[in-house]
Amino acid sequence: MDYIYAYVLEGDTEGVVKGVKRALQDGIEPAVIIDCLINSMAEVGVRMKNGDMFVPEVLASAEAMKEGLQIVKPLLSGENYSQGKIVIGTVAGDLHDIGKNLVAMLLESAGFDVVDLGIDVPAEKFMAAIEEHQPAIVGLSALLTTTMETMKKTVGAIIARYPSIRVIVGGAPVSQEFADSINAHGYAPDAASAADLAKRLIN
Ligand code: B12
Repeated sequence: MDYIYAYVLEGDTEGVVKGVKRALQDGIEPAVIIDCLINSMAEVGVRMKNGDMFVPEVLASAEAMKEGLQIVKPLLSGENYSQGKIVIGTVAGDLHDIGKNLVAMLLESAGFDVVDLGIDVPAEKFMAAIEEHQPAIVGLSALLTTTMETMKKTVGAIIARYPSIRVIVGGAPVSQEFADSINAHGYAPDAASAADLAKRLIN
């Protein structure tokens, strides 16, 4: 699996795709492959922070990781009944979507119908989606300290208009403490616990 890790760091999409297919052929569990992809992205984060990788390279790594995830996604065992609907998106001003996509993927595999609004989603778009899809839960992702402020405003607007909807939040800079301070109903540090959290909130 070291090869997948290395290909992600090199931003080699073709390599990642081949690597993931090879791992699957070797009988490695999809969840283990996802862990490997996440670990490689964590290393990309460390290198970006240290100034050893720059935005174009990080983008290439992100793209490579996404392609790898696309292959694994259909293999995650979805439960064949719906647990309920969840609208999810990355808040306005924020273009990070790898973590949000992972959360969406694991929610789907846990049996939820997920409506993914994508990145840079303003509060009004969340509201319109709530009107249209009537979800039980709305999930917001933010990866920048600046967009945590936008998250706060968006959560406030949603709760004020739709008091029965449960709002969950996440993203690298977000914590339980921050989630509590903005009155979100739930926080999860990773995609697997996001799915557990959603199930708890529904039941
Ligand atoms: C990849 C990346 C990018 C890519 C994004 C590509 C993409 N399609 O997403 C690109 C190159 C575009 C990018 C751009 C920028 N980035 Co950037 N980026 C990263 C990086 C390296 C990795 C993020 C990532 O994908 N992690 C992997 C995923 C799996 O983890 P995750 O996102 O945390 O998600 C998990 C959990 O948080 C949780 N979760 C996430 N969302 C949700 C939602 C819910 C509801 C729940 C319950 C849970 C949950 O579950 C996820 C899965 O386990 C991080 C470093 C880091 N360590 O976070 C920097 C980082 C976030 N970026 C940073 C910066 C500064 C920028 C730029 C401003 C850089 C620039 N100078 O232009 C721009 C901003 C663009 C914008 N407006 O958004 C900083 C933020 C600093 C800060 N405190 O604000 C970081 C921390 C890097 C750093 N150390 O300096 N970036």
